[in-house]
Amino acid sequence: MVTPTLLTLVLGAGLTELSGGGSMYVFARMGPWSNPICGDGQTTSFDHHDLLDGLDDHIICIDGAASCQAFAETRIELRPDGFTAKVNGWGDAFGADVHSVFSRHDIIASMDVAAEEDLRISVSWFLQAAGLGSVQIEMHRLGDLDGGGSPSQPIISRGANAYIDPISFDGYDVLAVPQGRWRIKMVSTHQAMDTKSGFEMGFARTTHTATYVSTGDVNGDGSVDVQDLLILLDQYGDCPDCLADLDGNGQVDVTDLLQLLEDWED
Ligand SMILES: [Ca+2]
Ligand SMILES: [Ca+2]
Repeated sequence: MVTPTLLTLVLGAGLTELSGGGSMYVFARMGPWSNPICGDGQTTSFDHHDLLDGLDDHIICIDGAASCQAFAETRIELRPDGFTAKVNGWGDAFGADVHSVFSRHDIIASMDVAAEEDLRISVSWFLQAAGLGSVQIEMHRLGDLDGGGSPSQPIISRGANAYIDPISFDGYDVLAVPQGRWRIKMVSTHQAMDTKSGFEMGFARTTHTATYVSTGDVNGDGSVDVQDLLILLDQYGDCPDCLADLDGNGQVDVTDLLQLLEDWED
């Protein structure tokens, strides 16, 4: 096994993987519990190498016009220019003349990563759920690279718990990722059944795509220019959680301005 320290030296800047893994479950069944017409379930446990490559599973059960299926996939891809965290699961259950048709998926995926230096990321994201579907994602700091220090509040924490009607959110964030150890965790689940109207289909998914940007890139659009300077001037002063508070000390001040100027691009 390659040690985390060696791994980060090999891979260079940006987030590098330390450890992680999770499990994935897909299940589809029709007919009586005691004697199903067809049905199967499958659990896959995985480590962080599998998660980096991405993995998926699908199970389907068909009997005449009745069918049910469950699908699950997840990946946390670390790239030189950023990372993508994705979890996606869905399923359906259509009974036709068959009673007790059911499908389900569950995914829990988690990866600990190291930020060797202070990073800034722009994140495009969406999150969707429907039927009896639920999805969550969180990214929070565990502490210092050497294992000390205290954890911090999550910089990403969102989820959706659907009840029949589809829920959909999307957005764009610019976030500071201070040096340290971080955990990205995702959970997705659905249950579909033919016995209750509105529950015949379900899904639960999110994708967060992050790109590394310069520390001085206030609005995270990939360049450090007058737009960033204007935002900084507008937010100058006490301004917790402001984009232009580049060092996260709760104030937009000369330190942030100097950082912006240091990263200024023609
Ligand atoms: Ca900018
Ligand atoms: Ca500041």
